[in-house]
Amino acid sequence: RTIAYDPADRSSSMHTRAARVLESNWTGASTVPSRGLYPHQWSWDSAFIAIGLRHLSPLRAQTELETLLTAQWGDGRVPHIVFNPSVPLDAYFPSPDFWRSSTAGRAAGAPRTVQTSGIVQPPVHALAAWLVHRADPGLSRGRGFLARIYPRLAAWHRYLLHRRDLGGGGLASVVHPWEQGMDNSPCWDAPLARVLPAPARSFRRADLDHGAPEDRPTDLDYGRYVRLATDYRDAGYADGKGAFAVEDPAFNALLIASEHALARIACELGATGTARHARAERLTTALLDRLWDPERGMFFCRDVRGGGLIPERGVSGLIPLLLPTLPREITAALVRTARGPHFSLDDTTRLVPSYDLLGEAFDPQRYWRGPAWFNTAWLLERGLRTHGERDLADGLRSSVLELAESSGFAEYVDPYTGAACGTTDFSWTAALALDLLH
Ligand code: 9YW
Repeated sequence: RTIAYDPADRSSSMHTRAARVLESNWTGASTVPSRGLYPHQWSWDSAFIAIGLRHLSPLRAQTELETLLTAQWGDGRVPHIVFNPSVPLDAYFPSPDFWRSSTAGRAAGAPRTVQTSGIVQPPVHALAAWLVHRADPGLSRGRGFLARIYPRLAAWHRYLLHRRDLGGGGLASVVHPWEQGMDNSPCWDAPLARVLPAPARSFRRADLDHGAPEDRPTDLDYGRYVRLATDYRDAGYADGKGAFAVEDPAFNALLIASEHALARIACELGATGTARHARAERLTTALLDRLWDPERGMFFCRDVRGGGLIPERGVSGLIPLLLPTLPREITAALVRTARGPHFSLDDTTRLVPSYDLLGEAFDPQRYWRGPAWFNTAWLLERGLRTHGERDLADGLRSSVLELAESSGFAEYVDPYTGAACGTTDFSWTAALALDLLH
């Protein structure tokens, strides 16, 4: 079902409201995902936020990415959280005193002047940097935006391609569910089951001060997240030994898209992008070899420690549609799967769910176990448009705009009813809606 969104009618107020969300979440050098729940800077949030911000202020969009990259570690990793020192320690868990980046991360080159987490998030940054540059090339060149961040983005990709090739097949692995960004996706249930949870009383969940418990991950999941992060920290954030290592289709597709973007950035800076485009193609081949399932017509996560594909259908398995050079039969199969009963793209749902509607673990309200999120919808919209699926892309765009507005820029929504879940005035929802308005 396609809901027509009529921009003549509402776009100006929608634009203004989205801009207001981004304005009130701006802290002076970056944007918080949400004032209450997430009061620091998050890595992939900032990339999505910059993509929207470029329509309001290309300067702020550039600054958003620059601020994040200033917190990059010496080994190239871009931390998933950059902490705001003026926010009280108990406002978010895990806080800086848990990660202890400047001491535990010393060997990995953590910065001394700013506190960060020690894990990463999906590499959307080079893609965002390229889009931000294109919004105002004059300003970008004048400020040397790309020239300054190119070496940092290159080091970031180098880290992922070398230190994180834990499966040995050329793809990057995530070592914690928080790294992939879809924290409690059922895709992690099997690999997480091997992790002994940290005792519930050994930490305090600040997220429950702001969110309804039935919308958030369970205590048992949190115990496992804490154990994995503690072990990683206690190993000095060295890669290779942890109990959890998963190759995820969305994470790697974003790396590929960003590698293509980095090639374009290199060209803009007068170098050649050929080697980078070639590397992106090698990664695409590895993605197909290692994560594609022809029978089920989508990509799956690979459990590097357990050895096989994880048979859960997560929206992450559709996101490679974003890649322009996928073979035609693969994109056709992905579109069929998106429209079929598991995701029901233009049929029974209002927005594409984060997880299999028919899956045993499906829950329309619990975070990444079913609810629809705006960043994944934005990525799919881009993918559909890239592969000439105009009607489907238009339908998805309309749904994003409608629901972003009706939900008060919710963090996520019930995929069937469109009801708001989690927090509202959520930055990437506002930013990506704004991007789709342009
Ligand atoms: C948490 C900030 C982050 C997102 C993640 C999302 C959530 C943090 O919020 O994780 O405490 O659960 O899962 O993708 O970057 O918006």
